[in-house]
Amino acid sequence: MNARADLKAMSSVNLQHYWMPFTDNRRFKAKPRLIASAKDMYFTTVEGNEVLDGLATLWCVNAGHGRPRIVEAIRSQAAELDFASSFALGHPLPFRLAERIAAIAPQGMQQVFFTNSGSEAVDTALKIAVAYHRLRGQGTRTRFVGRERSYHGVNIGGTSVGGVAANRKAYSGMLMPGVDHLRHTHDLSRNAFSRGQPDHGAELADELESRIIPLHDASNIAALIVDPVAASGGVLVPPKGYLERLRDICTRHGILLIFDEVITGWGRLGATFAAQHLGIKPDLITFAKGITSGAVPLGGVLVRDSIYQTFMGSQAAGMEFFHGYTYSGHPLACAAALGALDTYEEENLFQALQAKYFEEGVHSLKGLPNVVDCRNLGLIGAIELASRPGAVGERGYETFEKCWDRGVFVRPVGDSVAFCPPLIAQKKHLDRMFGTVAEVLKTVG
Ligand code: PXG
Repeated sequence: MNARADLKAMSSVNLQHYWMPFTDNRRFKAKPRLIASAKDMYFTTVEGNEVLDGLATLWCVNAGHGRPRIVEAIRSQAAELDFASSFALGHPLPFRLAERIAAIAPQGMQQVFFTNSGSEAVDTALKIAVAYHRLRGQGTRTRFVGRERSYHGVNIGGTSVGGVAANRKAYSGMLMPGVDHLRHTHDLSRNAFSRGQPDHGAELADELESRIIPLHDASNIAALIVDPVAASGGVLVPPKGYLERLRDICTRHGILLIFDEVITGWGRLGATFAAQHLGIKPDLITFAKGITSGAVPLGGVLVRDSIYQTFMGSQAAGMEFFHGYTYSGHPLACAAALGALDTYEEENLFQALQAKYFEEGVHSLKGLPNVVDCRNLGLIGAIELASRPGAVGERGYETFEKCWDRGVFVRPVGDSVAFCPPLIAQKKHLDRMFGTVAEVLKTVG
């Protein structure tokens, strides 16, 4: 088959049987958008159209698509060792990968537990927190604190600590008990059009100490979980001083601080993790997505050494942590991750971000119809559009669709439109992305 015929065959795919995740299935199937292949910054659709990937696909393809190191690592690993378990057996790859991660992780966080996804990483981190306190004789610490508009995946733990109402409402009766939520930090009245971290809102951290701790007593609280930039909540950038205050309060009350870096990890802000970029020391970091540049599912939890030592120093003989997934440390995922880390390092991608140019691009959209905010940090940003009366999200969705039709993929989050390109994005890519969004905004009523 020649390439054209190949594309034609793909475009005639039967759409009926696949129940698509987090998708308006009926809307999609009425007007499908199918990708046939991808290379570097671009998708090719089944119709043969080129589309610029302005969201690292789903906030994850940080090295760009089809990168040779990653492709070759997966290919040769599949031929060498397709699968070996990590349950009491082992194989070298997850050890090698953990060592590589430790070398670029924050000091004092040198232990890695692998999962297959961000959702699993979050639920794993919650379990580690509770089990850790119990081992130290603080078994009453079982409560968690999350945050409104934060997203921590879709498993029960992550849905419970998460603060996206739409993801929670059908499951109210089955969510974990013992969870409180801090307010989110989004405040257009004070912070609209901030470049980088907004000036106002550090005091929002104080409600942990002024409201939640007095209500339950710190001796009952295991951990606070926050996503340093709440990405799928609308790209909410933390106000200056806010995360520092949360760190301070947690430290004073023996509450573990979990940074959910599923999106902010692997260079998104210009360092391996947001924790390093922002100079804050969490106790646990959850990651996924960019660790393999999206090529194979892999997630994990990076753990402070003292937490790991508590498990290893336990008096009880035998297994230290009753938790794990069949595919924790899967050879193909580890190989892809090693290929991704090679790519990040060889091309210096975490340091070479076009962050300043990106910021200019995001803020160049100020003044266009309905734009009520532009915000950014590192290589993640968003604009927010005023909602149509009675039709929240429609303006964002229309913008997304029209950008797609013009060859640029960006993601609507309600009436915000998010930008999160691969770290390899150059000025010409950013010009095309923001130029297209600007054109489209003039046509969205
Ligand atoms: N934490 C954060 C901060 C995330 O962004 C997860 C956990 C869960 O990861 P997995 O690998 O289980 O999906 C995520 C995932 C969106 C969108 O609409 C964002 C994510 C997933 C699906 C949709 O922007 N982020």
